[in-house]
Amino acid sequence: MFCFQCQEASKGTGCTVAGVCGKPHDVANLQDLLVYLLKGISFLSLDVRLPEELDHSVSLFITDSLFATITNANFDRAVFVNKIREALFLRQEVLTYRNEQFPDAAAVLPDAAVWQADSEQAFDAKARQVGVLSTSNEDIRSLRELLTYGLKGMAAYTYHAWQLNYTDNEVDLFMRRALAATLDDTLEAADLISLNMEAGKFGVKVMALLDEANTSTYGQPEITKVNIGVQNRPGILISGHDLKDMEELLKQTEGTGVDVYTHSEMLPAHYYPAFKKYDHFVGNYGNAWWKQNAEFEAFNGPILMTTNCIVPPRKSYIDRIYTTGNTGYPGVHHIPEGENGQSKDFSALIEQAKRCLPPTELETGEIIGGFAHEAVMSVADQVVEAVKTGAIKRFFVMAGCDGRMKSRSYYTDFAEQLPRDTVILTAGCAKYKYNKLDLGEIGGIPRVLDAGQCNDSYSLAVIALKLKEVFGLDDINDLPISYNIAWYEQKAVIVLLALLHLGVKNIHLGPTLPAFLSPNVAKVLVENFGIGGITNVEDDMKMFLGA
Ligand code: FS2
Ligand code: SF4
Repeated sequence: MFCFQCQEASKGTGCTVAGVCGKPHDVANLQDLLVYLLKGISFLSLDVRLPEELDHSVSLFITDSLFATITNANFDRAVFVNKIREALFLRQEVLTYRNEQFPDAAAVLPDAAVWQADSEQAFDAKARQVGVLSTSNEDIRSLRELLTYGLKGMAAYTYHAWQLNYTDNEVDLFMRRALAATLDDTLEAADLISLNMEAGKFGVKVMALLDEANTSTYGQPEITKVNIGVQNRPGILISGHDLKDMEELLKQTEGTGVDVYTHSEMLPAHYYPAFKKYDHFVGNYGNAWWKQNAEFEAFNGPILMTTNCIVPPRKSYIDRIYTTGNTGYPGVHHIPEGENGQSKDFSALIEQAKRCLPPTELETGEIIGGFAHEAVMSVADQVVEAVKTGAIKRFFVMAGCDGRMKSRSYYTDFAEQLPRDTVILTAGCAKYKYNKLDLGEIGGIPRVLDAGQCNDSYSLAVIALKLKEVFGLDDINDLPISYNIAWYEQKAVIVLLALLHLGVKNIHLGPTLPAFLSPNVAKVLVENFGIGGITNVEDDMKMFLGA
């Protein structure tokens, strides 16, 4: 195996024996083979008119499969073997239509479009040959992978929007065109840089689509205080990012005597009006994903993982953890999709919860969030006034991901040491590094404004664009906003490409720069966009504040 798609890539270069995340080498290889086949399907589907149903199936399959390969989503070999079989079947269907419509097309098709096998052994053998290192030129490899990881992030957003019946054909077609382009050996670095920039454009589009899907379905997030203590009834803990699962779980647990708590990236569900009406939706339990081993043990009740991030579960609670959607782990119960358009059935969790002890208290108090674009704009006058009077000197976008690397304590220290006249704009699980600190307020505006999940990073871009308008600026970079972003997995890649597309410069990424950026590609990003890493709090503070 060779995987360097996330910030934890072993030794800062890549995982080669097993993932630091716990992904076994055979699963990593099978994920590579699945992505390879998605490229083949995409290649064959270009310019071909497919029947509507098949076209839809292709889009869904690509989205679903890319999302399944994202870091910490699915560790289950059987899932990837099945998906590879499905991919081969779907590819054959697409090929049939292609042959009908282009009978004279060149017979030479890329290997990804024609390779066949049906035994697991053959899948494993092929999987070892088609991974990241099969591209020998390190700059082309870097740009192909930057694009592929951006597409994985895009697929995550597309998947969530699709769950709420929001789709965008242009995004789907771009994903196919971009995947097919990674097979094209005639493309040079400049072509691939352009495609990456285009991915940023579609990243903005799909983030806007998901924002529309979430807010139209569940209402505009509201400024909300969330309890971080526990109640005395048994509970179910729901983690990940899928709001549709959140909705269904709340409906099905109503009146059962079982409380529902959010974990990690599901915390922002509390900000939506549609979920506030449930009295048994009682709070948030624990912290960011990487602390789940200890916290899931202490929760005492069932845990539902709707998306990443899963940490390989301990034996002590493996019988209480459930996966659904694109998540999977061998030996863990999986809740399948409902049949014939029915809802998923969470009754197994509810019955188990009734036999469990209430959660063990980890902490008490409240945290505040819900500062998505509409909520911030509702206090825009206050914000603008505070900037004009100098009460707020600068905003720091500190969105992104948390992770288990010790060096991430940088972000807690950075937040603590920021001058009192600065405000942090956050989204994603990165917030857990500072959302329980008492950083105070400026004229009634909390100094940490949480817009929501990493999926809601779009809100931060909308806020920046609206402020640019209010202040009558021509360039988004003239705003008093600095970007000190923590990244971990591939959704952060599409957010980064989207910010670049919006013209944001001088973004700092940490705790380490992506292993998949070759020195030359990193140089292009530094020279054209001012992208940089982080050093230490003191020096970075001086650099950001121009002191
Ligand atoms: Fe956090 Fe993990 Fe949100 Fe990422 S829960 S690092 O995949 O998606 O942020
Ligand atoms: Fe390593 Fe990250 Fe890949 Fe896991 S996802 S194998 S930690 S690079």
